Amino acid sequence: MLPAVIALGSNLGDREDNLRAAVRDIAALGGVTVTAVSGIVQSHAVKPTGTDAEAPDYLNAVMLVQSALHPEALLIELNRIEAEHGRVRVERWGDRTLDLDIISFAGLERHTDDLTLPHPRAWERAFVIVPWLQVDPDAELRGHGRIDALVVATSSEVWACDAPPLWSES
Ligand code: A4P
Ligand code: MG
Repeated sequence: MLPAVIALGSNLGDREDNLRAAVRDIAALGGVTVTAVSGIVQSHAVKPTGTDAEAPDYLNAVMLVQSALHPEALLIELNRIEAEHGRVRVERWGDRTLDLDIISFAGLERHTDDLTLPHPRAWERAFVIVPWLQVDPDAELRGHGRIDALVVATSSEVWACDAPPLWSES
């Protein structure tokens, strides 16, 4: 089993429910054990042109897992879960019911057509770094060092969302 960091995002439909269902589906994957799930944070949509306050806001969270699946196999499962929750790919960074990204996988580096590790934009995104810090204050991102030092450099703003925990061990 190797440690992986998964980011969850939703800005369409019942966003909280989408995140909750994704956590449940990921926890049910064979070969994947959930070790922690952050609280939910809210932020304006980041588009290729910048922050878009007119688009629906995002809810985001981060989960830590131990995975017996290799990264490509984990990505296939995450893409399947996205599709099952109504994700339709129309435009890059377009609004979506569910986005599941692998942020980091055992500190590995990958550059294939389907998978880039670590996620190339995670380091500059508060909606990834802030919830990740909640569940792993000592985390490091390959190529960028400790993530607690990245918070100040992140370009987007997030605020806490008052919602029941996405995950409980029992
Ligand atoms: N892919 C490559 N590497 C990875 C990885 N580490 N994890 C490939 C997951 N997928 C990876 O992704 C396009 C392709 O990236 C996939 O087919 C996969 O093989 P996608 O999910 O289809 O499209 P996307 O998410 O629109 O593209 P992209 O460039 O990955 O987007 P980002 O960078 O993930 O950004 N604003 C807020 N506030 N909160 C958000 O969560 N998310 C995005 C998406 C934009 N703005 C946001 C948020
Ligand atoms: Mg994605």
